[in-house]
Amino acid sequence: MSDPTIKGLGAPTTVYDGAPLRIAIVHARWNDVIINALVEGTVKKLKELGVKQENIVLKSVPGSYELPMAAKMLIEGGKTQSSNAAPSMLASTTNLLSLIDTVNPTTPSTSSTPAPPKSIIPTQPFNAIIAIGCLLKGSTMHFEYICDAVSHGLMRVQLDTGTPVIFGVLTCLTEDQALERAGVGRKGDKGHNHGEDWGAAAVELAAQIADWSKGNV
Ligand code: RBF
Repeated sequence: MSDPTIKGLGAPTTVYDGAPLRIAIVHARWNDVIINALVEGTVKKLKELGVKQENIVLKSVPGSYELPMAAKMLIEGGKTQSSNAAPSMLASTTNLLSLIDTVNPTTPSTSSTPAPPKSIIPTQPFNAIIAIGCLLKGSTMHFEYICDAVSHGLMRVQLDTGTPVIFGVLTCLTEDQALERAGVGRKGDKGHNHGEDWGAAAVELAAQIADWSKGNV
């Protein structure tokens, strides 16, 4: 039986549509088995709620301590990208082609025929960022310092920028606690994947804030 203290989101009172949203996930690479499961659960939920594959941008950083800076720069980069895209689109259709595939660049094609576009032209800033990390308590004070810095840092980024930043950081005392909160527990009951809650929270916050910022309060 998994840890009875594991909780998840309650049933939503409103279903929010993710189709118009653009969302970035930035994850740390420490504790990668747990991280991979959390990212998978997050992406699965985003897609279930209608967010398009091409509107989900995935980035990584070394550890959780780097998440606040990464979240801030992704928000700023998304705004720059969208303001750069608009004049190019008006200027010339040839320029449009140069913008295609800039979101998730892949290995250059060896064929002389241009590859079909794999991603949309990014014309809108990110509506939400999901910051994912997993901090495990060790025998020194690192855990406490990083947890404190990351939680305050992510909160500051969202309040300073007005773009919601979802706190997808597990802060666990043992590896088993983290595995069970990523839905990959070692016992019979695998636990619950909190990535799904973070995907749902991102869509809900992004949709509501987009509405509120138009004056619909
Ligand atoms: N990063 C994590 O995301 N999770 C951890 O559990 C974690 N533990 C760390 C423990 C120690 C002793 C150190 C030095 C770093 C740890 N980090 C961890 C990495 C940290 O978030 C950051 O990437 C590095 O400190 C570089 O800024």
